Amino acid sequence: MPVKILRYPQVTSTNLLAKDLALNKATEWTVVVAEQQQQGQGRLSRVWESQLGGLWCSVILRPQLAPEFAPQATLLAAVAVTKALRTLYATESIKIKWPNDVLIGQKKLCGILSELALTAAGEIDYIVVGIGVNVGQTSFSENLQDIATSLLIETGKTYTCTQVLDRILEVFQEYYQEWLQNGYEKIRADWLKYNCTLGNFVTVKDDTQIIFQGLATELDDYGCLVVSDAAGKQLKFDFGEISIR
Ligand code: BT5
Repeated sequence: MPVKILRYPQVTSTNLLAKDLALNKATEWTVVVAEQQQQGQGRLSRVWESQLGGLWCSVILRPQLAPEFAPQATLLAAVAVTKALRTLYATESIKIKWPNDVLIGQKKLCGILSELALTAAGEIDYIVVGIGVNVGQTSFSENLQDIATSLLIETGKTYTCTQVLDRILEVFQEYYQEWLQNGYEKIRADWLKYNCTLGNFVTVKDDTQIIFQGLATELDDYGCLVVSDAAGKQLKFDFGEISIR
């Protein structure tokens, strides 16, 4: 699949730009990359700190799959980023926290923001997968310094954002082909290998409220997290945020 990379020194948000391009018929595997974002976005309108040194990119996908499979794109991206970084940086300490964080140790290295648009007929029009990787930053703002880190800080290795992007896209394309041809099983298997969520006691929250607490026991066939509390009540979550105790 040919990749078309569009590079910018500065944008509001690569996801915003990619969604605009997707609405204007940009082809699958158009990738928007920026050196800096003025309004980098996390989920639920959170701010994503996007200074020079990080990799800020958004990939346009148009999978011909039923929309209920779309959330798997986030897990696919998390698995692809993790495998790409593990091989490039030769470390196994990079792990996935459900659903969209890639950590090294306890700190966040990468966040993923997938946004879905449907056609009037209810089919997938596009999915924009936004990926932010802290590659070469040497410091973070005060409110992030305890929870965020970069590949440079953790490994001392100086790969460029372009080298990191190339490796991510290569691995991402392999998983994407697999997803379209054979479904989600291989992605799920690798997610299970890379995750640091299952087997832990977790608190599930929406923006501010605690929704449920229990043991994270399983990732189901759609990518939902299964959590069981002490009373044996079991719930599935296809969104939201967890903290791990
Ligand atoms: C995410 O949201 O983790 C999704 C982040 C996606 C960013 C990419 S960059 C390219 C593309 N264009 C965009 O505009 N966005 C995407 P969430 O799970 O809601 O986490 C957000 C939280 O992560 C914030 O509230 C901070 O606590 C923390 N955070 C912000 N900037 C960070 C950074 N650079 N590194 C690590 N953590 C950060």
